[in-house]
Amino acid sequence: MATVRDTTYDLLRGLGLTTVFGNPGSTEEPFLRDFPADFRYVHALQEASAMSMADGYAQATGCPAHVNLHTAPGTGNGMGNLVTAWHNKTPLIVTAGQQTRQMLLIEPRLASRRAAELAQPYVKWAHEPARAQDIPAAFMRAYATAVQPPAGPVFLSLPMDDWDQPADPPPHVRTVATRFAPDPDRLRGFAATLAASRAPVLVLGAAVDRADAWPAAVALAERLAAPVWAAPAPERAVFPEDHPQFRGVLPYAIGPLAEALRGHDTVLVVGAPVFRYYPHVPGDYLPAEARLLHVTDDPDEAARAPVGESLLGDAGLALTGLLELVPSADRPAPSAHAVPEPSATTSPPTADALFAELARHWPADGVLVQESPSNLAALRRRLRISRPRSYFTMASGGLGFGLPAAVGIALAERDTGRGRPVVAVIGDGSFHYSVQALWTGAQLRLPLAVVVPVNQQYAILKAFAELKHTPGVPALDLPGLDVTAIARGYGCAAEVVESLDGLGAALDTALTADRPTVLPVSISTEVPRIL
Ligand SMILES: Cc1ncc(C[n+]2csc(CCOP(=O)(O)OP(=O)(O)O)c2C)c(N)n1
Repeated sequence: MATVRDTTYDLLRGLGLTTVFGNPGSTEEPFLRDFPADFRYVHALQEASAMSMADGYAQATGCPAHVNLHTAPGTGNGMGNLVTAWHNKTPLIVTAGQQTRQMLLIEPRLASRRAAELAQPYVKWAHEPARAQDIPAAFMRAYATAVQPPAGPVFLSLPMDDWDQPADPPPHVRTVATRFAPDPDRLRGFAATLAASRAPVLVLGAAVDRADAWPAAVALAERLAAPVWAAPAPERAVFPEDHPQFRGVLPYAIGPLAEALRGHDTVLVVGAPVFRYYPHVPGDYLPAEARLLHVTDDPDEAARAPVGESLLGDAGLALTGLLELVPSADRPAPSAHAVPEPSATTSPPTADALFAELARHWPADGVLVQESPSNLAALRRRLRISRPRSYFTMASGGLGFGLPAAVGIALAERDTGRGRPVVAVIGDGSFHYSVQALWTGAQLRLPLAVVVPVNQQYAILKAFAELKHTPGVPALDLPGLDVTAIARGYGCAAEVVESLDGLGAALDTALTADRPTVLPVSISTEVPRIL
């Protein structure tokens, strides 16, 4: 007779979920025992790394991923990066073992108290099945919940004595739609507003990249002869950044953002929140004369927008729908803005000079994973992303995503056969939040290049302290860290890049290696302004 375990593995096969990212514990062993040969376990040394490896893998493959965590303490370790997966809108099925049902009443060691509450509010659904026999169908429901818009993580708590129980008949392997079209009447209204607009502007968010909608975005921007901004703090690139109509990333503060949009009468926001702000700089949300039209697949995002008219729908379907409705604008397209020359050579170099050199050696089909807080503006200014699905960072503001996500993305590049080179740029502070991911990358023999701008400080926090007039904050300097030794300790190659002249060769070697290579580069300690 089939057990709950047999039926669950069959269902996971049926859903294509044969990779499990995780870190095992006693409460997971009954699920993992006799691990089937057609499954693969991607071993992370800590749950935070498991979570973001799965997040990166899911984003890069475009399919949901399964993360199996240890009971309450393991779930706790994964929590920071679960917050990030939630903001990233990544479909993850997060499972965690639970102590034996027979002892739960007396709370043995490793019992997860109120397990389904632990992951909330950063999951779309959290559940501990009432009966062992409900586990397979709970996986099916978890899958359907995770992938439907807005996509996101879900959580199942699975008692360890359930797996050997006799199963009910297997649940149906179901499919659900992962996008929905906007209300046609309201879309026509949006199109009419855009057509009548004197100076429209497009603001695009990560959902445009997730929907593979760059071509529609370009076509609409050209049709409207409108400039294009990326919405503030974007977790993906949303538009070819070498296109003459691309203006850059909007500032993530209320007043400065409105200032950047001055002169426009219609602001079309597609696939982003309105807006993702960070430091509080008061002001009007929009220039006085501007009207905002907002397309999102997330009702919560639509509800919390402080201004504008919202319309629920998939970013790609909305853009192609508008393209059918909007006539060509009778005005010249905006021309490209000049990018300032890299700063003069200094020793150590500025971040700007480092990224200018990185851009010179950038592989045409390269994928950039970024977690370099204070130098982000310089990186994005120098390294223009010109292809879809080529740029990943966290939507949450939580550090610890970049390094494991880069490992997951490099694995996805190998699994899908695309084989695009993956380069992570990770600050010397950010490097340490999920540093164990390096070991997984080494074990998987992934040719990942990790460039670490070393400024021996939390520069962005110094910039924030200056903006907010909070002098005397402790713990903003990072002396005595040996990034190279740490990387080697996890089985990676590592080489300090002493001069920018050596960066290109170091990058070439790293991208053909049989393991990750960590490349620390000293940069000047100048603190860039936060806005
Ligand atoms: C999980 C988490 N802990 C702490 C922070 C606060 N924080 C934001 S940026 C930052 C420093 C990052 O330092 P580094 O990677 O060296 O980049 P830099 O600012 O120097 O460019 C810290 C500690 C955070 N965002 N997330």
